[in-house]
Amino acid sequence: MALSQIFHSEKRKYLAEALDNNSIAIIYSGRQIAMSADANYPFYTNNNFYYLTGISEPEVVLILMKNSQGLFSEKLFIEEADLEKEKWVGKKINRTQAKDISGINEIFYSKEMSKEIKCSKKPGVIYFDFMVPKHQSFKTEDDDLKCLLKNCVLKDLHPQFSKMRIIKTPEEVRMIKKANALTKKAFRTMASELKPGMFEYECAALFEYCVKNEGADGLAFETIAASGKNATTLHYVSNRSKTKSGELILFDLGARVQGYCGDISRTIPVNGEMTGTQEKAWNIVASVQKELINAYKPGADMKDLQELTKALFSDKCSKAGLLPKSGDISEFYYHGIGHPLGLDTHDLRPEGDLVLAPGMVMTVEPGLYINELRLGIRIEDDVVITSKGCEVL
Ligand SMILES: [Mn+2]
Repeated sequence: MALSQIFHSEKRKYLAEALDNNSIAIIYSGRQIAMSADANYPFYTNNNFYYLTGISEPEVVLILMKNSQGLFSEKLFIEEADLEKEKWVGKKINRTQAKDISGINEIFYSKEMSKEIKCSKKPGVIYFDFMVPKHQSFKTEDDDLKCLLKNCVLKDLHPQFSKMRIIKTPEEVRMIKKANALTKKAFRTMASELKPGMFEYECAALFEYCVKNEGADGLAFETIAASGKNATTLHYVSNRSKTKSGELILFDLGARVQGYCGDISRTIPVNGEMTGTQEKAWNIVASVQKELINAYKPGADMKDLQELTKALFSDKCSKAGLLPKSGDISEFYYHGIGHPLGLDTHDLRPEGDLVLAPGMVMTVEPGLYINELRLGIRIEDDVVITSKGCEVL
């Protein structure tokens, strides 16, 4: 199950619509980065490049061109096979594969780039994605190309990517659903093995083993397995503590499928049973999540949903005698209620206020973090906004 050629072609066409006449857009997959000596960090493709091509290899360049009449063409540049290198790192993508995956007909080798770009009349505007990390920004040693790039107006593609990626197609929603299905299955297997004395990293390792065993690419992000008061640190990933009977453990985890992320949080008792206070707090989080899922619908503003979450927590905690002494609920709940989910766990979103619309995939993740009770509870699910409300994925 991969995204279809048609998906990528349509996204390129959509992006091209937004480009000025007499322009080119350069989108680069990224380069390997050295970690130390001759070891590299694992390669991770620029997600915008992947979105437009389906290709996840380093050193591939996509060029979209629009001429002065508004006619659009596309070219892909791959690295030529290096037989010596292949012995160490395996085969690179070839022309036929690149064409099959992306649906782009014109595939060239990187060394042909300056010739190919120059052939197209000198563009007035060159588009780049200004927001990519350094190793995913396109650089060239070619003098002709450098000269060409220097004398053009530069424009940013990033706002277009944000606008496109925030709305998911049914095909993308299926991927995220699949990622969540694998996340759920692996979580259940792992949770069934949990017992006091197990280390947090054992849980995380078992989860990773299970998602890969189920056919996922791997993890969407570093697993959080935070027991006891570790769970009050939102992005706790060291996972080095030993779990204790009587404590809760918070898991925030996700599988990745064809680039798409699952993102689920569950909080469970290490010994299988909650104390009265733990249960009271857990029930509050669960009921707040339920009300929020009902409130996620087209037209709902994320800022208002955040306020609603705080109001619900304030009310429910005060009734249960769990309000902080200051009375300010933000001492116990100190993050956003949700974020867009997709190729990135915190997926691209247009700047400013986010108002929900059909096709958006969002997390719903209320949480309570109470130091003096040595607990953090988060319950997180992912939803797709539909025409009337939302569907839990
Ligand atoms: Mn999460």
